[in-house]
Parts: sequence; C-alpha cells; structure tokens
Amino acid sequence: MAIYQATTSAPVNIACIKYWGKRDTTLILPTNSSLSVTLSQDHLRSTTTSQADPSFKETRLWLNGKEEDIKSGGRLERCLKELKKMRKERIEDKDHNAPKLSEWNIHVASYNNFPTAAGLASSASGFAALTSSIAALYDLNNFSPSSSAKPSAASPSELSLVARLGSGSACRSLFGGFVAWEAGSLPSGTDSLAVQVAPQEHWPTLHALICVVNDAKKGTSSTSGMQRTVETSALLQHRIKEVVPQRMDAIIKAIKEKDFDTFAKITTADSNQFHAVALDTAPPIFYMNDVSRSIISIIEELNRVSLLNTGHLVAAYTFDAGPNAVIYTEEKNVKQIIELVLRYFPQAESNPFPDPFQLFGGKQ
Ligand code: 2P0
Repeated sequence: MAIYQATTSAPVNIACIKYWGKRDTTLILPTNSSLSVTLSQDHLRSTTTSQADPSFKETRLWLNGKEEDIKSGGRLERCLKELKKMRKERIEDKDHNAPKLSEWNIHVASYNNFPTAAGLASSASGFAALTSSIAALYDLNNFSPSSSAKPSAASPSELSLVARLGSGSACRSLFGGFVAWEAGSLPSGTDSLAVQVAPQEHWPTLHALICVVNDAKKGTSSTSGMQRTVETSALLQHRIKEVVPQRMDAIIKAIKEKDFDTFAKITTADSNQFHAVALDTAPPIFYMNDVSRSIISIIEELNRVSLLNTGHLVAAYTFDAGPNAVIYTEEKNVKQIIELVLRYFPQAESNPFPDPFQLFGGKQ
C-alpha cells in the first residue's frame, strides 16, 4: 500500500513595507501592497508534514506536537479546499488512474523552531509550509530541482494565493529573497498574490539581525489589531492612498540597485508609520516597549554619526506586531552592530536565550 506523504519547510519573512489592514477579511485581501525579505537561514522556519490516507476518519492538525481544533470554514479549511480543487482539476480529472487524494482526509503536523505568535511571523512561515507541503503531497509542487515543470505544477505565485487564505503575510514566504505582495484590485482576490522582486543571491551582503526582546505571545493579535485600525484610524487612509504606493516603487528600485541608504530610509520610515497607525487606532495598540525604543535610539544615533562621517547609513530597524527588532545591515557592519547592541544590553544571567538578544547574524 503506497504511503502518500510530503514534508517541506518555509522560512519567516520580515516586511520592509508593512501589511496592516484588510479590505476583505474572508479572502484576506489587503488594503495595501507590502514588501518583505525572506530569511534564508535555518533559525526561523516552519516544517510541515502532511499525509493523506483513505483510512483517516477526519482531517487533523498538530502544531508543535499538540493537536489543534480545525475550525469549520476556518483558514486551514479554506486553504485545503483550494488545494483539493487544484488536485482534482489538474490531476485526478485528467488521469483516471491517479489516486483520489482530494477525497481523502489528511493529517498535518507542523513544527516551528522559534516562539509561536511572538511577533516573529509564525503564521507566515506556518501557512507557507502548510501550503507547499500539501501541494507537494498532491503532486502540484514545482519546487523540485528538476528544471522542466510538470503540467500539473502550480507556480509559487499561484500557491501564494492559497497561502494568503491562511494568513496574509504567508503568501510572501513562498518565495526566497525580496518579495512583493501585490494588493490587487479584483473582488475575487485572484490578482492579490506574491511575486519575487529579486532573488536572495542578488544582494547576498544584506543581513538581518533578529533581536528577541520578548518571546511571549503578543497582547493584540495582528488579525484583530489591523481590523481595529481599518475601522478607526484616519492616518491609515493617508498611508494606503498617499504613502505606500510611492514607497513600493521606491524600495523596489532601491533593491534592484542595491542602494542600501534608500532601502534603509524607507524600511525605517515604514516601520515607524506602521506603529503610528497602531497608535492612531482606537483604543490604541502598542507593540513596541522601552527596549524596542532604546534600539531605535541606538540605530538612529549610529546612522546620524555615520551620515556625518561617510555620507551613508549603517542600519535600518523594523518592528512587527511585537517588541522584537529586526536590524538590516550590510555584511561589513554586522560585527559593529552586534557589539553595539550587546554593549547597551549586556547579557543577563537569567536570560533564557544564549545571548541577551538572541542575535542571529544570519544572512537575509
Ligand atoms: C507584515 N504583519 O507585513 C505585517 C507587519 C505584522 C506587522 O503581516 O490576519 O499574521 O493572518 O492576514 O499575516 C501580520 O499579519 O495577519 C503581518 P492575517 P498576519 O508582515
């Protein structure tokens, strides 16, 4: 008896232009386009195994070893429905000998090698890994090293439409390197997908340093926080209409030209505007804490002095829906930044992390 099983993994991505707000909460269609960098090393990843078998009585899900309820009509069901449809239309309807995997229940087990829901984009890597794992199980995957894509293969952009139904930011983790999520305008959402702006090898000297300030689960989830912002923030409307479209064009140009100064200026400004719209929400949402703000001061001062001395910026900071900082910098400055952060935040004995702020000096 054949075993139908596939394991894939997906990394987290860190947005430079933030996604914050939905125009359709069921299809997960965003109010603005966004752009991120997918981390390339192994520190922040979800690994998912899915199995289909005619004997399975129900579809079940385990997250980090603990079984979770699958909500009827929820995000996982919506992703699964789309993938089953692709399997049926592309394979089973064309080849009547193909096993009818789309009719069987599946078991899915996913594991994160980092704290879940701490503002470290666990839903992004989680739904990206889930989508690519089930796509591989259903033989829809064209991620294999073989160059000739199978006729049934779904492109990463097509799979990004499915991952988006699980969690908006997940659509960007289907690609490596620099990735744009184009908001699209169709009510169906078929044009709201991720595209790769440049592969990781395009700018290999760009590094992301993750400073884990706090790995506790965050107070206000992104999903509920962003809708409160859509309902109450006037600043968000300005951001959507006037700010983000220009920033998307400018940061894509900066990435293509490997222009770190412009990349850093836009990334920093967009993080600050995202936290400003969070504050402009009623009641206000605070994701950064005093340590986050100290990191901002340190990087701002470093950049001020560097601008005076060299005319260039050294680093960009960005914060998601939590207090943890991500610092983008070029390879030549990594050591200086790590030493600087460690000088201001020396290692505490009680800290559960090996370093005071678990600094992953990994390449983007
Ligand atoms: C981003 N974040 O662009 C922004 C910046 C958080 C701050 O995408 O409701 O977990 O599942 O679509 O994807 C977090 O939002 O929200 C997020 P849902 P998601 O990375």
